[in-house]
Amino acid sequence: MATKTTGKPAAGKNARPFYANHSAAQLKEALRRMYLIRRFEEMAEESYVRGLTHGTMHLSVGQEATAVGACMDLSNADYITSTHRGHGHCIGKGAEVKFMFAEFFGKEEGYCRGRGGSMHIADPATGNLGANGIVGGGLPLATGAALAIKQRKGKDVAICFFGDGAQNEGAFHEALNMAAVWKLPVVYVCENNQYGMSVSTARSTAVKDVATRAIAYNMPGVTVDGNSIADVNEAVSAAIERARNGEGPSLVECKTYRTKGHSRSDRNRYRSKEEIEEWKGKDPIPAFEKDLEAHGIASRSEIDAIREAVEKEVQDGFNFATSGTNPTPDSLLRGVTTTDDIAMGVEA
Ligand SMILES: Cc1ncc(C[n+]2csc(CCOP(=O)(O)OP(=O)(O)O)c2C)c(N)n1
Ligand SMILES: [Mg+2]
Repeated sequence: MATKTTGKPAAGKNARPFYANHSAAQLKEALRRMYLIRRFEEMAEESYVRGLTHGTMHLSVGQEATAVGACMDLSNADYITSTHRGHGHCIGKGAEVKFMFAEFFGKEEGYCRGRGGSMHIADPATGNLGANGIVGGGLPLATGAALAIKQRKGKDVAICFFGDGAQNEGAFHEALNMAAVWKLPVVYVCENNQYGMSVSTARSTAVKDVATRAIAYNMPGVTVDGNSIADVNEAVSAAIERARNGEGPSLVECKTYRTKGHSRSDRNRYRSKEEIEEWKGKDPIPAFEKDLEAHGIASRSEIDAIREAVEKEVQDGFNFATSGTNPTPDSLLRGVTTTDDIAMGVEA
């Protein structure tokens, strides 16, 4: 999506900034990306159940508003770092589902030539520095990317997605302190989905709101409804503007929920069915559809058309990936180390 509003604003200047500062095309694209995340993950889960893919995966069903709302005002020159629950971040930043499926199925056509799988999708062309199986691993990486931007006197920003579990890692505190001291152009976006595996944030964290921790690092910290794309976008946009103006980092906490289990092996014993149902009722997708209709930005038939096009894109992407190229045994070590690549005659 474009950095600034292109075209006519979707709503008058009295509307809230999210609707006044984006065009109808940008808002419909945001809805399309939310559908794409949802349908990609549903299909990914189905593939796993059918034995088409191995290992585990972490689904972000219910968290789509945070991924898309945070990425909406970024260009390909801006960076993101992601987490183990990163499909939504990839799609939010512009990844194509056919290459994501190919990565899933271990095909050469995948974003990392099938070597990374669900938890290690990176797409440098769209500024996606990659998902990360190490909880908190993206925090120093995003901080480093922001340092690089500052050193080259750029106007780009880095967005760092991380979970509520990661904010109890030392890396969180080290990264935020360094970014604040050096006024780096980075926005730390915490997806507080209330749990780190089976441990609730209330049990693991001394503060009620993760955003409170910003005080310790002398940066703005806000808590928003992570299931409202408008709330997320407005908070992240303000932080992006601050970063681009050389004013330094910010922390945005998005309160949200994963309605699926932590990973494939979760029996949901640490939370109640009622709690899950309550959060399903706060699904960010129908809420955004309703808002788009209420603002006269998209009619029901336009919304249905977007959804149908996504359905086709996901099915086509799945077909593209299943008929992709399997790596050959002699390429087993390709990409494992630079030395191996050179020894095998692989271009740098
Ligand atoms: C450094 C590290 N410690 C532990 C793990 C095991 N682990 C994987 S996901 C996870 C929970 C992370 O919780 P959170 O940051 O809230 O992200 P969420 O899964 O809720 O999206 C843990 C502890 C890990 N991958 N890396
Ligand atoms: Mg969590």
